[in-house]
Amino acid sequence: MKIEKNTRVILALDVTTRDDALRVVGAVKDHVDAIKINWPLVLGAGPGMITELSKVRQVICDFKISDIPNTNRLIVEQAMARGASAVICHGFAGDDSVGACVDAAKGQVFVLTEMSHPGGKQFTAPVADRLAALAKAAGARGIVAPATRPDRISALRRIVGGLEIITPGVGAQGGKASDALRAGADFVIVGRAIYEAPDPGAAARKLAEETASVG
Ligand code: NUP
Repeated sequence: MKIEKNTRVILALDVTTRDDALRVVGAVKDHVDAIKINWPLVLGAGPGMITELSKVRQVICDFKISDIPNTNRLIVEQAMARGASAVICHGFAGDDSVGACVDAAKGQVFVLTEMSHPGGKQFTAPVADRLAALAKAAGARGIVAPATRPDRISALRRIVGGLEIITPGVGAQGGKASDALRAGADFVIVGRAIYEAPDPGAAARKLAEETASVG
């Protein structure tokens, strides 16, 4: 299912307790279009969080799936059965592994390309264009590209055409939401700059105002 583009902000909810998760989501839900959850929350508060949060906003499971095709399929089936709208997988395990995710998620897959942190330049950057092409050929819904390097978002956009681009690295990692959107991203993914802010609701609203200014 497409994420409706209202605020163009996806919350990265990397807290580790249900109480914190519900507190942050309660404060920011009007300013975010979807919630991305990752291992810290699922390991800390249980996979039931996928189901619970999916009743508030669409949930993207950022499990960075990167196993053999059969294991990938099993992981994706579990996530989707619990209410995930989409999953994130790595591309480096190859086209059969990505294909297994795409089949199990009925296309609702984002493939990681170049990672946003400094180490992302080491191994993912040199093959990011190929990972983006693989995502497109595999029938994925979109890719994950680095807000810390907007020029790379533009380059990857040329490869993936109309696929969705979601981009982490805004705020705590140094990227700027408006730069990432101008470079061609559809949504920014923001974690610490929202959930560690003294007032998460105000922080998310400010980000939504910034994205709205891009038009
Ligand atoms: O390349 C990536 N960079 C990245 O930060 C791919 C990701 N999936 N992420 C995730 O985005 C990361 O695991 C975290 O959940 C979120 C960014 O969080 P923050 O830096 O805004 O706190």
